[in-house]
Amino acid sequence: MRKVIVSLLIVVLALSTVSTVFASGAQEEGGAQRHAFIFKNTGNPYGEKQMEGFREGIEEQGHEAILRAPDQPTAEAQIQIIDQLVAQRVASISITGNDFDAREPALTRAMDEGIVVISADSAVNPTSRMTHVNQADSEMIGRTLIQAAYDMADGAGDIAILSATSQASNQNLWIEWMKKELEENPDKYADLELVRVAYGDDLRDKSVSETEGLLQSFPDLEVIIAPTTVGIAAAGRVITDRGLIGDVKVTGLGLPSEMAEYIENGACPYMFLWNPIDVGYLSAYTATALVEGEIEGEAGETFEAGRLGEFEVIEASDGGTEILLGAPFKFEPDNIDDWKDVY
Ligand code: RAM
Repeated sequence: MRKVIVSLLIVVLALSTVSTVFASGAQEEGGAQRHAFIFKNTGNPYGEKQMEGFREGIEEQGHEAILRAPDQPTAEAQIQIIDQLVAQRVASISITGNDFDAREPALTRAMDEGIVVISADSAVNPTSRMTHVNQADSEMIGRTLIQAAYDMADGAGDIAILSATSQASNQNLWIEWMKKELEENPDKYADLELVRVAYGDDLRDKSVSETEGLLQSFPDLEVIIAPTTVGIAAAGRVITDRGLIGDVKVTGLGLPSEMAEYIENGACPYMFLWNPIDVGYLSAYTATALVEGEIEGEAGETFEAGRLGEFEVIEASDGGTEILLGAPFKFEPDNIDDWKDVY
């Protein structure tokens, strides 16, 4: 009798092991996949919102999201993370690049291993990606920010740019368009002078000290344009703390949650942004559409992105392809209240 019970137990155990192996095998093949997102660096609320949207888009499709960011916003630190994710055999990597070209060997190695690679928010070069998720039209962002500075300076005076890192491809592209806007309209901007481009590296303290440096070097500075959520919040803080509201203005790209205080007190008359949660969410659906083979990242293809609806892959200005989220939104005293608790 005892023998019978023992053998029965063995059979039951063996069967349950088989079913577990079968279940995990089935998951790997047709079910849950692991999708990774790498942001520029930790400690940036914009990056956290973007990754929140990515997680939402991945999990609602029944998959697992892996969210990573290095401590420092460097290409080297991101390369280490890419190599770890390749070793973990994730299904896809979405990356907000700290540099346009530097990750090419690591990312092409990932693609050679069959991993889907896309960039989001800050592009990597077309060879390093299958497509890019672009938050808004770069030309429009660059030109709009110069027009805003012109408006805030009443058409004349010194303006400066406070950017993220000097290698950030998204900020660099926007700055290129800012310079083009100035060059192409010499009569309109004859009395507006771009005196410096400073880099706060998307680190709060460095952005504060770079703002202080600008104010010290250019006592007549009228407007600071910060095309980074970290930079614009730091400039808003410095202008407010130094009692310079009205004398120096800041505009650029900011999170309503961080900028409401400075829009309300006048340090920032208005600013722009898109929804970073949606950038992450759209990246999630772009990554899974590529993994499932619904798209290959070629211009003209279309796919469904959950609650955001249908999107088309289009040609990007860097020679690769991209998916455009939409137009940026203007935040000002009249509407900031509606947005400050959203993102
Ligand atoms: C910062 C980052 C990000 C950029 C926003 C506007 O949070 O640099 O890449 O898109 O600002």
